[in-house]
Amino acid sequence: MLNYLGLPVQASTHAGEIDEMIVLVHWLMAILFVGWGFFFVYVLFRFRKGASPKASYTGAKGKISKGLEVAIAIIEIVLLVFYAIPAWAKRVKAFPTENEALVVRVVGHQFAWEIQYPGPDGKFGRTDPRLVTSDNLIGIDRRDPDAKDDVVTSNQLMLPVDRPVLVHLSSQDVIHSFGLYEMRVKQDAVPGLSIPVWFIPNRIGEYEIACSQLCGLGHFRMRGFVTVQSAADFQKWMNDQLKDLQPAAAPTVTPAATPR
Ligand SMILES: [Cu+2]
Repeated sequence: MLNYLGLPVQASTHAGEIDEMIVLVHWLMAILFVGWGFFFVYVLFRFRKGASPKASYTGAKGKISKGLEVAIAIIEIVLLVFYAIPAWAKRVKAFPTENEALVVRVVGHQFAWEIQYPGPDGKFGRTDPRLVTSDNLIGIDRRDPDAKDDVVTSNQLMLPVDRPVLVHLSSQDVIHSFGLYEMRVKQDAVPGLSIPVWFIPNRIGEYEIACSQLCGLGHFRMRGFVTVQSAADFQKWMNDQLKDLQPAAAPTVTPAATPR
């Protein structure tokens, strides 16, 4: 139905609401565009040289233009106060609790996305930029007890369907932007800040994480993937990761511990 705007598929519960707003804004702009277009043509005709050979320095004094201006201002205030701000407030206030949601850290850096799951203990292990190496791009400190069960992936965000996802978003270097078009999610990742973002993916499939801020020369290749799976498939994936982690965790401690 909304395809005439060329929007991507809707893959989160709030996507429909965002699309409604996008459609509304387009209609409003179309009406203003046509209205102002007619007004422009009318003015060209009304104030042509033949009709007013001598320029009037006082200008038009009709009440209509003032009325229109006031009406437009009122309509815009109504849209902002009663539509846009409540819709935004709903997105940023009604966060799911950490118990019901899948909580995950997403860290942007030039030019990839690092993903960290807290593991069965539900606690994120310590990360430190000084521990970043080519095979530990998030800089996780495996010596930290909370980090031992943390699952880390690069450019691959795995999510279960129909469950709220709470992303703690940050950046290691410059400002990036976490853009999930199909989920209608877009949030800047700012170094030094951990910004929460939430959504409920409701469509199984493969999607893309696009960096939506020009963040450097390699910006074009800063592309990650989101896989939305059934809860069972997700759990299976998670268990496999945890299994792989156990033997691998021991040897990675030593290189991470060496001072750089
Ligand atoms: Cu980026």
